Amino acid sequence: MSTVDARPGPFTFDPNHTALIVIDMQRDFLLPGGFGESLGNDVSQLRRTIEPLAALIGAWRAAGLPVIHTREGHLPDLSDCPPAKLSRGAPSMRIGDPGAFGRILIRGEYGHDIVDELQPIAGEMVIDKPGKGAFYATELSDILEKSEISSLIVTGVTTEVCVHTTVREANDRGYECLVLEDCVGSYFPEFQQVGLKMIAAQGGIFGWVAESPSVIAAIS
Ligand code: TIU
Repeated sequence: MSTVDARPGPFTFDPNHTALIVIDMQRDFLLPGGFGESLGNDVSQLRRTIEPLAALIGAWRAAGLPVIHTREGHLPDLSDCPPAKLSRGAPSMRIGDPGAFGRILIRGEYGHDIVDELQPIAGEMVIDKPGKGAFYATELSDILEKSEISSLIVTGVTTEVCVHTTVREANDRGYECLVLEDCVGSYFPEFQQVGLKMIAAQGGIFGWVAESPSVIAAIS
């Protein structure tokens, strides 16, 4: 077993039953001109996660442990995108519209894929999800059960949207979740702060919060 300093208290996990989840580190969310920016967001707020995440993923791979990447996006005919999601928020560009990196959040398009720095390597799982949570309408539950995973190290973007939704879904399914502060990002600094506080509050109501160097030290 490994233990890392975390909030609200130490997080203990068995690396052989733990997966690293990297949520939606996609060009459409992280590069200027993508979907994130079309919603009026400052994409630079997310980019600080790339460097620590690259180091963490490297250490996780070196330890021979599983990395699971997710991507938010939809089929080209949008049949898996609820009308409410399509029209929400009056973005300057809607899901499926042509953007700087292909059609926004459409599977197979350049912008839908993961940023160059964090590209999956051969054999790593990539979960394509139509929702904010990684469990809804995906094969993630089956994969975790078959791999006998009981704990998740959760990273990616954005803290209060897809990270939170996934952690809440995972928590309800019985997984112990550790969210890494330096490896999750929000377009809104105040949401980053409060989003992390929400996870660890009330004795760890959804999980634990720590920094990636302590996880790297625990598995190296
Ligand atoms: N808009 C926003 O903050 N997030 C998303 O739309 N998706 C994810 O968080 N991945």
